[in-house]
Amino acid sequence: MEKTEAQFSSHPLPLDKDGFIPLYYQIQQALIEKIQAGELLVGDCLPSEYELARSYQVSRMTARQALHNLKSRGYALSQKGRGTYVTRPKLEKNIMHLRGFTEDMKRRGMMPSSRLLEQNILLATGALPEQLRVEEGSAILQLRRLRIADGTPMALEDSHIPLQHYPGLERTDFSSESLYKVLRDKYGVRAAWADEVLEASPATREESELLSIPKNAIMLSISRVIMTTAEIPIEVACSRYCGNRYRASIRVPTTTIE
Ligand code: 16G
Repeated sequence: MEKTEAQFSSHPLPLDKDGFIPLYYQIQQALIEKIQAGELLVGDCLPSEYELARSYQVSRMTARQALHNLKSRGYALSQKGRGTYVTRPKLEKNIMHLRGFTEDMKRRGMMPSSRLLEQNILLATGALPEQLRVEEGSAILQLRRLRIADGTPMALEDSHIPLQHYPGLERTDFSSESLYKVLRDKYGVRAAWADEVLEASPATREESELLSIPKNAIMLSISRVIMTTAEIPIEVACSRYCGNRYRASIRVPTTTIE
């Protein structure tokens, strides 16, 4: 059952009003702790700005800042007519890692799965021969998968893999197998580096239906060509992540400022 705002008005923990920690931050942390402790569940309503201000005895601006921060950290969403409610925190995708989806989700303690939308053999045309360093017309395995974690659709992925380097790969059942695991275990392939492009764009109608998000919701799109240490292209891929479930992070290596 959804919690109502009324449940927050009663005796919140007092704020430290004389210390150095800003009040909005203390409120934000108190709410995050409730979410992390499972006292507030995904879908539960959060108190309104007015309600928060009243129960913590702070200004509405302070309450607004606390709610704003919760939303930008992916803990909450506001919707007209529904107010502000708890959402699953965004997954942080470290774009410097070349992990596959299955491994990435397992490391987070989540259960990965896939819905295989397409698995075909195509002939390389357009930009593919150059990107995959194969002859025009050579055989390419094309995969389109809906990637799911703990039952929630997370991303839509299109992959193109040159079959001349990985013969027989097309016989794998990618509704259950991990592409990178098969490449590693069966072909001894390890990813070494990748060229990636990140882009934001609205979800198409098909994407919004598959990912259960509003039409035009913002998607984080990562296109990449991933290579082996021997400079052989493994995959040309485009992963489209739900903007409200993912954010990208990176550690910028030591650089010289010119
Ligand atoms: C990641 C890759 C994707 C690859 C998939 C393999 C990015 C942006 N995308 O999602 O290109 O096809 O992993 O996952 O990192 P799998 O091993 O679970 O099949």
